[in-house]
Amino acid sequence: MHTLEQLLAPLGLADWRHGDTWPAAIISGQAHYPPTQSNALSSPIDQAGHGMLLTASQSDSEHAIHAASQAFAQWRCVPSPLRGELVRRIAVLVRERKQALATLITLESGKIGSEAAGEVQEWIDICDFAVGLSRQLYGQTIASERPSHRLMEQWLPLGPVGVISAFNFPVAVWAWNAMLALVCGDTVIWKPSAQTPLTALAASRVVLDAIADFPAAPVGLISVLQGDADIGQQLAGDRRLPLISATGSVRMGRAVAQTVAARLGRSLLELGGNNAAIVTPSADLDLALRGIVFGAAGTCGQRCTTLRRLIVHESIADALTTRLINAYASLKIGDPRDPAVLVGPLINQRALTAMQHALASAVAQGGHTLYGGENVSEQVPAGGSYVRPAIVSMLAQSAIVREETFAPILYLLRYSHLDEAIALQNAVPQGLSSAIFTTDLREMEAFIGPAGSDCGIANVNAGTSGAEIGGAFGGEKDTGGGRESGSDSWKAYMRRSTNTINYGSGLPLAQGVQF
Ligand code: UN1
Repeated sequence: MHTLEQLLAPLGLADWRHGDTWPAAIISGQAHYPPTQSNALSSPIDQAGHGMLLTASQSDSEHAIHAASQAFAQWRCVPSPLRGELVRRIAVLVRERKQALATLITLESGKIGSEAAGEVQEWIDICDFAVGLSRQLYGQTIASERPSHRLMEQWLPLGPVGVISAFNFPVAVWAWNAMLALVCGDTVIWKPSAQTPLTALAASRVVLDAIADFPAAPVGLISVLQGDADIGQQLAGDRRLPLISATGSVRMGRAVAQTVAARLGRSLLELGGNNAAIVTPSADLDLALRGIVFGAAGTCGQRCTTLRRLIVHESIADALTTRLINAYASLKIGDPRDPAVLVGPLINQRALTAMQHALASAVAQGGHTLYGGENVSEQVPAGGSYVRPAIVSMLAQSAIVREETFAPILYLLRYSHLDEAIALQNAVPQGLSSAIFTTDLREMEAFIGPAGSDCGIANVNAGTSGAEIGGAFGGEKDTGGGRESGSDSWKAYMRRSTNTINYGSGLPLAQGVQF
Protein backbone atom coordinates (compact mmCIF):
# COMPACT_ATOMS: atom_id res chain seq x y z
CA MET A 1 0.00 0.00 0.00
CA HIS A 2 1.15 3.53 -0.77
CA THR A 3 1.87 6.35 1.59
CA LEU A 4 -0.03 9.51 0.73
CA GLU A 5 3.22 11.11 -0.55
CA GLN A 6 3.93 8.16 -2.88
CA LEU A 7 0.40 8.32 -4.15
CA LEU A 8 0.37 12.04 -4.80
CA ALA A 9 3.85 12.36 -6.35
CA PRO A 10 2.98 11.07 -9.88
CA LEU A 11 -0.12 13.26 -9.86
CA GLY A 12 1.92 16.46 -9.48
CA LEU A 13 0.04 17.69 -6.43
CA ALA A 14 2.99 18.46 -4.15
CA ASP A 15 3.14 22.18 -5.05
CA TRP A 16 -0.45 22.72 -4.08
CA ARG A 17 -0.10 21.44 -0.56
CA HIS A 18 0.83 23.98 2.14
CA GLY A 19 1.80 22.01 5.20
CA ASP A 20 -1.18 19.75 5.61
CA THR A 21 -3.61 22.18 3.93
CA TRP A 22 -5.13 21.82 0.47
CA PRO A 23 -6.32 24.86 -1.50
CA ALA A 24 -9.92 26.04 -1.68
CA ALA A 25 -9.70 26.86 -5.35
CA ILE A 26 -7.63 26.52 -8.50
CA ILE A 27 -8.17 29.54 -10.73
CA SER A 28 -6.07 30.35 -13.81
CA GLY A 29 -3.67 27.63 -12.71
CA GLN A 30 -3.12 29.24 -9.31
CA ALA A 31 -3.99 27.69 -5.97
CA HIS A 32 -5.95 29.87 -3.54
CA TYR A 33 -5.80 29.67 0.24
CA PRO A 34 -8.46 32.08 1.51
CA PRO A 35 -8.74 32.64 5.27
CA THR A 36 -11.82 30.40 5.42
CA GLN A 37 -12.65 27.47 7.59
CA SER A 38 -10.90 24.21 6.81
CA ASN A 39 -12.30 20.71 7.09
CA ALA A 40 -10.40 17.53 7.88
CA LEU A 41 -10.21 15.06 5.01
CA SER A 42 -10.27 11.33 5.63
CA SER A 43 -10.71 8.17 3.66
CA PRO A 44 -13.97 6.19 3.90
CA ILE A 45 -11.77 3.06 3.97
CA ASP A 46 -10.34 3.56 7.45
CA GLN A 47 -10.80 7.24 8.34
CA ALA A 48 -7.05 7.81 7.80
CA GLY A 49 -6.56 11.56 7.50
CA HIS A 50 -5.08 13.19 4.43
CA GLY A 51 -4.92 16.81 5.42
CA MET A 52 -7.21 19.79 5.75
CA LEU A 53 -9.24 21.36 2.95
CA LEU A 54 -10.11 25.04 2.73
CA THR A 55 -13.51 26.07 1.41
CA ALA A 56 -13.79 28.54 -1.45
CA SER A 57 -14.97 32.00 -0.48
CA GLN A 58 -17.50 34.09 -2.35
CA SER A 59 -14.65 36.11 -3.78
CA ASP A 60 -12.98 32.91 -5.07
CA SER A 61 -16.19 32.08 -6.97
CA GLU A 62 -16.34 35.59 -8.36
CA HIS A 63 -12.70 35.38 -9.39
CA ALA A 64 -13.25 31.96 -11.04
CA ILE A 65 -16.28 33.16 -13.00
CA HIS A 66 -14.36 36.23 -14.17
CA ALA A 67 -11.35 34.12 -15.24
CA ALA A 68 -13.62 31.60 -17.02
CA SER A 69 -15.39 34.43 -18.88
CA GLN A 70 -12.13 35.97 -20.03
CA ALA A 71 -10.72 32.61 -21.11
CA PHE A 72 -13.95 31.89 -22.99
CA ALA A 73 -13.57 35.08 -25.05
CA GLN A 74 -10.29 33.65 -26.37
CA TRP A 75 -11.05 29.90 -26.50
CA ARG A 76 -14.27 30.24 -28.51
CA CYS A 77 -12.25 31.56 -31.47
CA VAL A 78 -9.75 28.69 -31.49
CA PRO A 79 -10.78 26.27 -34.30
CA SER A 80 -12.50 23.26 -32.80
CA PRO A 81 -10.08 20.64 -34.22
CA LEU A 82 -7.32 22.56 -32.44
CA ARG A 83 -9.40 22.48 -29.28
CA GLY A 84 -9.62 18.74 -29.89
CA GLU A 85 -5.83 18.58 -30.02
CA LEU A 86 -5.72 19.87 -26.43
CA VAL A 87 -8.12 17.12 -25.38
CA ARG A 88 -5.98 14.55 -27.24
CA ARG A 89 -3.01 15.66 -25.17
CA ILE A 90 -5.07 15.47 -22.00
CA ALA A 91 -5.89 11.86 -22.93
CA VAL A 92 -2.18 11.04 -23.28
CA LEU A 93 -1.53 12.33 -19.76
CA VAL A 94 -4.56 10.53 -18.31
CA ARG A 95 -3.30 7.27 -19.81
CA GLU A 96 0.10 7.85 -18.15
CA ARG A 97 -1.49 8.65 -14.79
CA LYS A 98 -4.32 6.12 -14.94
CA GLN A 99 -3.10 3.90 -12.13
CA ALA A 100 -2.24 6.78 -9.80
CA LEU A 101 -5.60 8.46 -10.44
CA ALA A 102 -7.43 5.19 -9.79
CA THR A 103 -5.58 4.70 -6.51
CA LEU A 104 -6.57 8.19 -5.41
CA ILE A 105 -10.21 7.58 -6.40
CA THR A 106 -10.20 4.42 -4.28
CA LEU A 107 -8.75 6.34 -1.35
CA GLU A 108 -11.35 9.11 -1.53
CA SER A 109 -14.50 7.29 -2.67
CA GLY A 110 -13.83 3.76 -1.34
CA LYS A 111 -14.56 2.04 -4.68
CA ILE A 112 -12.54 -1.06 -5.54
CA GLY A 113 -9.45 -0.77 -7.75
CA SER A 114 -11.00 -2.29 -10.84
CA GLU A 115 -13.99 0.06 -10.72
CA ALA A 116 -11.73 3.04 -10.02
CA ALA A 117 -9.60 2.14 -13.04
CA GLY A 118 -12.81 1.76 -15.05
CA GLU A 119 -13.82 5.25 -14.03
CA VAL A 120 -10.49 6.69 -15.25
CA GLN A 121 -11.04 4.71 -18.45
CA GLU A 122 -14.34 6.59 -18.86
CA TRP A 123 -12.32 9.81 -18.83
CA ILE A 124 -9.94 8.42 -21.48
CA ASP A 125 -12.87 7.20 -23.58
CA ILE A 126 -14.72 10.51 -23.45
CA CYS A 127 -11.47 12.27 -24.46
CA ASP A 128 -11.16 10.05 -27.52
CA PHE A 129 -14.83 10.63 -28.32
CA ALA A 130 -14.40 14.40 -27.89
CA VAL A 131 -11.33 14.50 -30.15
CA GLY A 132 -13.30 12.95 -33.01
CA LEU A 133 -16.24 15.16 -32.21
CA SER A 134 -14.05 18.25 -32.52
CA ARG A 135 -14.19 17.69 -36.31
CA GLN A 136 -17.88 16.84 -36.35
CA LEU A 137 -19.75 19.71 -34.70
CA TYR A 138 -22.10 19.62 -37.65
CA GLY A 139 -24.88 22.00 -38.39
CA GLN A 140 -27.44 21.52 -41.19
CA THR A 141 -28.16 23.32 -44.42
CA ILE A 142 -31.90 23.64 -45.00
CA ALA A 143 -33.72 24.31 -48.27
CA SER A 144 -34.85 27.94 -48.26
CA GLU A 145 -38.26 28.87 -49.69
CA ARG A 146 -36.77 32.08 -51.08
CA PRO A 147 -34.72 32.37 -54.29
CA SER A 148 -30.98 33.01 -53.89
CA HIS A 149 -31.16 32.33 -50.17
CA ARG A 150 -29.29 29.88 -48.01
CA LEU A 151 -30.75 28.73 -44.71
CA MET A 152 -28.39 26.99 -42.35
CA GLU A 153 -27.53 26.44 -38.76
CA GLN A 154 -24.26 26.55 -36.90
CA TRP A 155 -23.30 25.31 -33.46
CA LEU A 156 -21.25 27.90 -31.64
CA PRO A 157 -19.53 27.93 -28.24
CA LEU A 158 -21.93 28.64 -25.38
CA GLY A 159 -19.89 30.14 -22.55
CA PRO A 160 -18.42 29.16 -19.20
CA VAL A 161 -20.12 26.03 -17.86
CA GLY A 162 -20.58 25.20 -14.16
CA VAL A 163 -20.20 21.51 -13.30
CA ILE A 164 -21.37 20.13 -9.94
CA SER A 165 -20.40 16.50 -9.38
CA ALA A 166 -20.88 13.81 -6.75
CA PHE A 167 -18.54 11.64 -4.64
CA ASN A 168 -19.38 8.34 -6.31
CA PHE A 169 -17.89 9.22 -9.71
CA PRO A 170 -15.38 11.84 -8.66
CA VAL A 171 -13.71 12.15 -12.05
CA ALA A 172 -15.80 10.51 -14.80
CA VAL A 173 -18.89 12.69 -14.56
CA TRP A 174 -16.83 15.90 -14.61
CA ALA A 175 -14.84 14.50 -17.55
CA TRP A 176 -18.00 13.73 -19.57
CA ASN A 177 -18.96 17.35 -19.16
CA ALA A 178 -15.58 19.03 -19.28
CA MET A 179 -14.05 17.19 -22.25
CA LEU A 180 -17.12 17.90 -24.39
CA ALA A 181 -17.29 21.48 -23.16
CA LEU A 182 -13.63 22.04 -24.09
CA VAL A 183 -14.01 20.88 -27.68
CA CYS A 184 -17.25 22.86 -27.93
CA GLY A 185 -15.26 26.01 -27.10
CA ASP A 186 -16.52 26.48 -23.55
CA THR A 187 -14.63 26.95 -20.30
CA VAL A 188 -15.44 24.98 -17.15
CA ILE A 189 -15.80 25.77 -13.45
CA TRP A 190 -16.02 22.63 -11.34
CA LYS A 191 -17.48 22.22 -7.89
CA PRO A 192 -16.57 18.66 -6.96
CA SER A 193 -18.01 16.76 -4.01
CA ALA A 194 -16.59 17.87 -0.66
CA GLN A 195 -15.78 14.18 -0.10
CA THR A 196 -13.49 13.80 -3.11
CA PRO A 197 -11.54 17.08 -3.42
CA LEU A 198 -8.09 15.62 -4.07
CA THR A 199 -9.31 13.68 -7.10
CA ALA A 200 -10.56 17.01 -8.45
CA LEU A 201 -7.19 18.62 -7.84
CA ALA A 202 -5.39 15.72 -9.54
CA ALA A 203 -7.75 15.89 -12.54
CA SER A 204 -7.24 19.64 -12.85
CA ARG A 205 -3.49 19.15 -12.66
CA VAL A 206 -3.72 16.89 -15.72
CA VAL A 207 -5.57 19.54 -17.71
CA LEU A 208 -3.27 22.35 -16.55
CA ASP A 209 -0.19 20.28 -17.47
CA ALA A 210 -1.64 19.80 -20.96
CA ILE A 211 -2.40 23.53 -21.24
CA ALA A 212 1.17 24.41 -20.18
CA ASP A 213 2.46 22.92 -23.46
CA PHE A 214 -0.32 24.33 -25.60
CA PRO A 215 -0.10 28.07 -26.28
CA ALA A 216 -3.53 28.28 -27.93
CA ALA A 217 -5.24 27.33 -24.66
CA PRO A 218 -5.79 30.07 -22.05
CA VAL A 219 -4.94 28.99 -18.51
CA GLY A 220 -8.38 30.06 -17.23
CA LEU A 221 -10.02 27.25 -19.25
CA ILE A 222 -10.73 25.21 -16.16
CA SER A 223 -11.05 26.00 -12.49
CA VAL A 224 -12.05 24.23 -9.29
CA LEU A 225 -14.01 25.58 -6.34
CA GLN A 226 -14.03 23.36 -3.26
CA GLY A 227 -17.02 23.67 -1.02
CA ASP A 228 -20.58 22.70 -0.37
CA ALA A 229 -24.05 23.66 -1.54
CA ASP A 230 -23.42 27.41 -1.11
CA ILE A 231 -20.85 27.38 -3.91
CA GLY A 232 -23.20 25.35 -6.11
CA GLN A 233 -25.98 27.87 -5.51
CA GLN A 234 -23.67 30.77 -6.31
CA LEU A 235 -22.78 29.18 -9.64
CA ALA A 236 -26.44 28.35 -10.29
CA GLY A 237 -27.48 31.94 -9.73
CA ASP A 238 -24.87 33.57 -11.94
CA ARG A 239 -26.00 34.79 -15.35
CA ARG A 240 -22.49 34.58 -16.74
CA LEU A 241 -22.76 30.77 -16.68
CA PRO A 242 -25.31 29.86 -19.38
CA LEU A 243 -25.22 26.15 -18.45
CA ILE A 244 -25.08 24.40 -15.11
CA SER A 245 -24.60 20.65 -15.21
CA ALA A 246 -25.39 18.98 -11.88
CA THR A 247 -25.10 15.36 -10.80
CA GLY A 248 -26.27 14.20 -7.39
CA SER A 249 -29.41 13.88 -5.31
CA VAL A 250 -32.88 14.91 -6.47
CA ARG A 251 -33.01 17.41 -3.60
CA MET A 252 -29.78 19.09 -4.75
CA GLY A 253 -30.87 19.06 -8.38
CA ARG A 254 -34.24 20.59 -7.61
CA ALA A 255 -32.60 23.44 -5.69
CA VAL A 256 -30.03 24.06 -8.43
CA ALA A 257 -32.59 23.84 -11.24
CA GLN A 258 -34.92 26.34 -9.57
CA THR A 259 -32.12 28.84 -9.12
CA VAL A 260 -30.97 28.40 -12.72
CA ALA A 261 -34.55 28.63 -14.02
CA ALA A 262 -35.16 31.87 -12.11
CA ARG A 263 -32.55 33.52 -14.35
CA LEU A 264 -33.70 31.53 -17.39
CA GLY A 265 -30.42 29.67 -17.62
CA ARG A 266 -30.01 26.13 -18.89
CA SER A 267 -29.50 23.19 -16.57
CA LEU A 268 -28.44 19.66 -17.36
CA LEU A 269 -29.45 17.35 -14.54
CA GLU A 270 -28.38 13.80 -13.79
CA LEU A 271 -30.06 13.01 -10.48
CA GLY A 272 -31.32 9.96 -8.62
CA GLY A 273 -32.19 6.59 -10.04
CA ASN A 274 -34.30 3.76 -8.67
CA ASN A 275 -33.38 1.25 -11.29
CA ALA A 276 -35.19 -2.03 -11.86
CA ALA A 277 -34.55 -5.21 -13.79
CA ILE A 278 -37.28 -7.55 -14.94
CA VAL A 279 -36.38 -11.25 -15.14
CA THR A 280 -38.75 -13.20 -17.36
CA PRO A 281 -39.28 -16.98 -17.53
CA SER A 282 -37.20 -17.23 -20.72
CA ALA A 283 -34.15 -15.46 -19.22
CA ASP A 284 -30.69 -16.98 -19.30
CA LEU A 285 -30.31 -17.11 -15.53
CA ASP A 286 -26.52 -17.51 -15.47
CA LEU A 287 -26.15 -14.29 -17.42
CA ALA A 288 -28.89 -12.54 -15.46
CA LEU A 289 -27.30 -13.46 -12.15
CA ARG A 290 -24.00 -11.82 -13.07
CA GLY A 291 -25.71 -8.67 -14.28
CA ILE A 292 -27.86 -8.48 -11.15
CA VAL A 293 -25.03 -8.97 -8.66
CA PHE A 294 -22.72 -6.43 -10.30
CA GLY A 295 -25.58 -3.95 -10.67
CA ALA A 296 -26.85 -4.27 -7.11
CA ALA A 297 -23.74 -4.87 -5.00
CA GLY A 298 -21.04 -3.24 -7.17
CA THR A 299 -19.72 0.12 -5.93
CA CYS A 300 -21.41 -0.89 -2.65
CA GLY A 301 -24.74 0.20 -4.15
CA GLN A 302 -23.52 3.77 -4.65
CA ARG A 303 -24.00 4.34 -8.38
CA CYS A 304 -26.94 6.32 -9.64
CA THR A 305 -27.38 3.35 -11.99
CA THR A 306 -27.28 0.77 -9.17
CA LEU A 307 -29.90 -1.98 -9.48
CA ARG A 308 -32.33 -1.42 -6.61
CA ARG A 309 -35.42 -3.40 -7.64
CA LEU A 310 -35.63 -6.88 -9.12
CA ILE A 311 -39.00 -7.80 -10.62
CA VAL A 312 -39.02 -11.57 -11.15
CA HIS A 313 -41.59 -13.81 -12.77
CA GLU A 314 -43.24 -15.97 -10.11
CA SER A 315 -42.31 -19.20 -11.91
CA ILE A 316 -38.56 -18.61 -11.47
CA ALA A 317 -38.51 -16.41 -8.37
CA ASP A 318 -37.57 -19.13 -5.86
CA ALA A 319 -34.80 -20.59 -8.01
CA LEU A 320 -33.32 -17.20 -8.80
CA THR A 321 -33.50 -16.04 -5.18
CA THR A 322 -31.56 -19.08 -3.97
CA ARG A 323 -28.85 -18.51 -6.56
CA LEU A 324 -28.73 -14.81 -5.74
CA ILE A 325 -28.25 -15.46 -2.03
CA ASN A 326 -25.42 -17.89 -2.80
CA ALA A 327 -23.76 -15.36 -5.07
CA TYR A 328 -24.06 -12.62 -2.43
CA ALA A 329 -22.53 -14.94 0.17
CA SER A 330 -19.41 -15.25 -2.02
CA LEU A 331 -18.78 -11.47 -2.22
CA LYS A 332 -15.76 -10.43 -0.24
CA ILE A 333 -16.38 -7.25 1.74
CA GLY A 334 -13.55 -5.11 3.05
CA ASP A 335 -10.66 -2.82 2.24
CA PRO A 336 -11.10 -1.92 -1.45
CA ARG A 337 -7.32 -1.88 -1.89
CA ASP A 338 -7.33 -5.67 -1.46
CA PRO A 339 -7.76 -7.07 -5.00
CA ALA A 340 -9.94 -9.93 -3.71
CA VAL A 341 -12.50 -7.50 -2.29
CA LEU A 342 -15.60 -6.74 -4.39
CA VAL A 343 -17.56 -4.61 -1.91
CA GLY A 344 -15.83 -1.65 -0.26
CA PRO A 345 -17.19 0.78 2.32
CA LEU A 346 -20.12 3.13 2.21
CA ILE A 347 -19.01 6.73 1.90
CA ASN A 348 -19.75 7.59 5.55
CA GLN A 349 -21.61 6.71 8.71
CA ARG A 350 -24.62 8.74 7.53
CA ALA A 351 -25.01 6.42 4.54
CA LEU A 352 -24.90 3.41 6.85
CA THR A 353 -27.57 4.89 9.08
CA ALA A 354 -29.74 5.66 6.03
CA MET A 355 -29.39 2.04 4.92
CA GLN A 356 -30.41 0.73 8.34
CA HIS A 357 -33.43 3.05 8.42
CA ALA A 358 -34.47 1.90 4.95
CA LEU A 359 -34.20 -1.75 5.96
CA ALA A 360 -36.27 -1.13 9.08
CA SER A 361 -38.90 0.70 7.00
CA ALA A 362 -38.96 -2.14 4.47
CA VAL A 363 -39.68 -4.66 7.20
CA ALA A 364 -42.34 -2.37 8.68
CA GLN A 365 -43.89 -2.19 5.20
CA GLY A 366 -44.20 -5.96 4.88
CA GLY A 367 -40.71 -6.81 3.65
CA HIS A 368 -38.57 -9.73 4.67
CA THR A 369 -34.75 -9.54 4.70
CA LEU A 370 -33.55 -12.66 2.91
CA TYR A 371 -29.87 -11.87 3.13
CA GLY A 372 -27.41 -9.30 4.49
CA GLY A 373 -28.00 -5.78 5.68
CA GLU A 374 -25.72 -6.13 8.69
CA ASN A 375 -23.21 -3.52 9.76
CA VAL A 376 -19.93 -5.43 9.47
CA SER A 377 -17.65 -2.48 10.26
CA GLU A 378 -16.15 -4.33 13.21
CA GLN A 379 -14.84 -7.12 11.00
CA VAL A 380 -12.90 -5.02 8.50
CA PRO A 381 -10.37 -2.13 8.74
CA ALA A 382 -11.28 0.05 11.65
CA GLY A 383 -13.04 3.30 11.02
CA GLY A 384 -14.94 2.64 7.79
CA SER A 385 -18.68 2.00 7.38
CA TYR A 386 -18.99 -1.50 5.96
CA VAL A 387 -22.21 -3.40 5.31
CA ARG A 388 -23.25 -6.70 3.89
CA PRO A 389 -25.34 -5.99 0.76
CA ALA A 390 -28.98 -6.80 1.44
CA ILE A 391 -31.67 -8.71 -0.43
CA VAL A 392 -35.19 -7.92 0.76
CA SER A 393 -38.34 -9.55 -0.58
CA MET A 394 -41.37 -7.28 -0.72
CA LEU A 395 -45.04 -8.13 -1.10
CA ALA A 396 -45.69 -4.80 -2.77
CA GLN A 397 -43.82 -1.78 -4.08
CA SER A 398 -44.24 0.19 -0.86
CA ALA A 399 -43.10 3.75 -0.16
CA ILE A 400 -39.54 2.79 0.84
CA VAL A 401 -39.08 0.81 -2.39
CA ARG A 402 -40.05 3.86 -4.42
CA GLU A 403 -37.28 5.87 -2.72
CA GLU A 404 -33.64 5.83 -3.70
CA THR A 405 -31.50 4.76 -0.73
CA PHE A 406 -27.86 5.18 -1.77
CA ALA A 407 -26.73 1.83 -0.38
CA PRO A 408 -26.73 -1.83 -1.48
CA ILE A 409 -30.32 -2.88 -0.89
CA LEU A 410 -31.98 -5.00 -3.57
CA TYR A 411 -35.77 -5.28 -3.25
CA LEU A 412 -37.37 -8.37 -4.81
CA LEU A 413 -40.87 -8.21 -6.25
CA ARG A 414 -42.78 -10.96 -8.08
CA TYR A 415 -45.01 -10.64 -11.11
CA SER A 416 -47.24 -12.86 -13.20
CA HIS A 417 -47.79 -10.85 -16.43
CA LEU A 418 -45.23 -8.70 -18.24
CA ASP A 419 -47.59 -5.70 -18.32
CA GLU A 420 -47.71 -5.80 -14.56
CA ALA A 421 -43.90 -5.98 -14.35
CA ILE A 422 -43.47 -2.97 -16.65
CA ALA A 423 -46.08 -1.03 -14.68
CA LEU A 424 -44.18 -1.75 -11.44
CA GLN A 425 -40.90 -0.79 -13.06
CA ASN A 426 -42.33 2.56 -14.12
CA ALA A 427 -44.26 3.32 -10.91
CA VAL A 428 -41.45 5.21 -9.17
CA PRO A 429 -40.58 8.91 -9.32
CA GLN A 430 -37.13 8.30 -10.84
CA GLY A 431 -36.40 7.32 -14.46
CA LEU A 432 -32.70 6.65 -15.01
CA SER A 433 -31.88 3.06 -15.88
CA SER A 434 -33.70 -0.23 -16.39
CA ALA A 435 -33.15 -3.71 -17.78
CA ILE A 436 -34.96 -6.82 -18.89
CA PHE A 437 -33.49 -10.31 -18.91
CA THR A 438 -35.28 -12.32 -21.57
CA THR A 439 -34.66 -14.40 -24.67
CA ASP A 440 -38.14 -13.66 -25.99
CA LEU A 441 -38.18 -11.17 -28.85
CA ARG A 442 -41.70 -9.97 -28.05
CA GLU A 443 -40.87 -9.30 -24.41
CA MET A 444 -37.75 -7.42 -25.41
CA GLU A 445 -39.56 -5.19 -27.88
CA ALA A 446 -42.39 -4.57 -25.42
CA PHE A 447 -39.84 -3.43 -22.87
CA ILE A 448 -37.86 -1.05 -25.08
CA GLY A 449 -40.87 0.27 -27.02
CA PRO A 450 -43.22 3.20 -26.40
CA ALA A 451 -45.31 1.41 -23.76
CA GLY A 452 -42.25 -0.12 -22.11
CA SER A 453 -39.64 1.24 -19.75
CA ASP A 454 -39.96 4.99 -19.17
CA CYS A 455 -36.27 5.37 -18.32
CA GLY A 456 -33.46 7.10 -20.20
CA ILE A 457 -31.63 3.78 -20.31
CA ALA A 458 -33.40 0.49 -21.14
CA ASN A 459 -31.09 -2.50 -21.51
CA VAL A 460 -31.71 -6.06 -22.64
CA ASN A 461 -29.67 -8.88 -21.09
CA ALA A 462 -27.30 -6.32 -19.59
CA GLY A 463 -27.49 -4.81 -16.12
CA THR A 464 -28.63 -1.30 -15.24
CA SER A 465 -25.16 0.05 -14.43
CA GLY A 466 -21.88 0.31 -16.30
CA ALA A 467 -22.98 2.27 -19.35
CA GLU A 468 -20.44 2.98 -22.10
CA ILE A 469 -19.63 6.62 -22.79
CA GLY A 470 -20.74 6.45 -26.45
CA GLY A 471 -24.44 6.56 -25.61
CA ALA A 472 -26.28 9.55 -24.20
CA PHE A 473 -26.45 9.10 -20.42
CA GLY A 474 -29.30 10.37 -18.26
CA GLY A 475 -32.94 9.83 -17.45
CA GLU A 476 -36.47 11.11 -17.16
CA LYS A 477 -38.81 12.26 -14.37
CA ASP A 478 -36.99 12.99 -11.10
CA THR A 479 -33.71 11.99 -12.71
CA GLY A 480 -33.89 15.42 -14.30
CA GLY A 481 -34.08 14.88 -18.06
CA GLY A 482 -30.47 15.76 -18.89
CA ARG A 483 -28.22 13.80 -21.22
CA GLU A 484 -24.46 13.75 -20.85
CA SER A 485 -21.57 11.91 -22.43
CA GLY A 486 -21.96 10.42 -25.91
CA SER A 487 -24.33 10.56 -28.89
CA ASP A 488 -25.47 14.16 -29.51
CA SER A 489 -25.22 15.28 -25.85
CA TRP A 490 -22.60 17.80 -27.02
CA LYS A 491 -25.39 20.03 -28.32
CA ALA A 492 -26.19 21.08 -24.73
CA TYR A 493 -22.77 22.73 -24.52
CA MET A 494 -23.27 24.89 -27.62
CA ARG A 495 -25.66 27.52 -28.84
CA ARG A 496 -27.46 27.01 -32.12
CA SER A 497 -27.42 29.90 -34.52
CA THR A 498 -29.84 29.80 -37.46
CA ASN A 499 -28.58 31.83 -40.40
CA THR A 500 -30.48 33.09 -43.44
CA ILE A 501 -28.07 34.31 -46.10
CA ASN A 502 -29.42 36.28 -49.05
CA TYR A 503 -26.98 36.16 -51.95
CA GLY A 504 -29.40 37.67 -54.47
CA SER A 505 -30.08 41.32 -55.31
CA GLY A 506 -33.75 41.40 -54.23
CA LEU A 507 -35.34 41.16 -50.80
CA PRO A 508 -38.13 38.56 -51.04
CA LEU A 509 -39.95 38.15 -47.71
CA ALA A 510 -40.79 34.73 -46.33
CA GLN A 511 -44.40 33.45 -46.46
CA GLY A 512 -44.96 35.68 -49.55
CA VAL A 513 -45.50 38.77 -47.42
CA GLN A 514 -45.54 42.05 -49.42
CA PHE A 515 -44.37 45.16 -47.62
C1 UN1 B 1 -23.25 7.82 -11.72
O1 UN1 B 1 -23.43 6.93 -10.89
O2 UN1 B 1 -23.46 9.03 -11.42
O3 UN1 B 1 -23.36 3.71 -16.06
C2 UN1 B 1 -22.69 7.59 -13.08
C3 UN1 B 1 -22.62 3.72 -15.06
C4 UN1 B 1 -21.39 4.60 -15.08
C5 UN1 B 1 -21.70 5.99 -14.67
C6 UN1 B 1 -22.53 6.16 -13.44
N1 UN1 B 1 -20.85 4.59 -16.43
O4 UN1 B 1 -22.83 3.03 -14.08
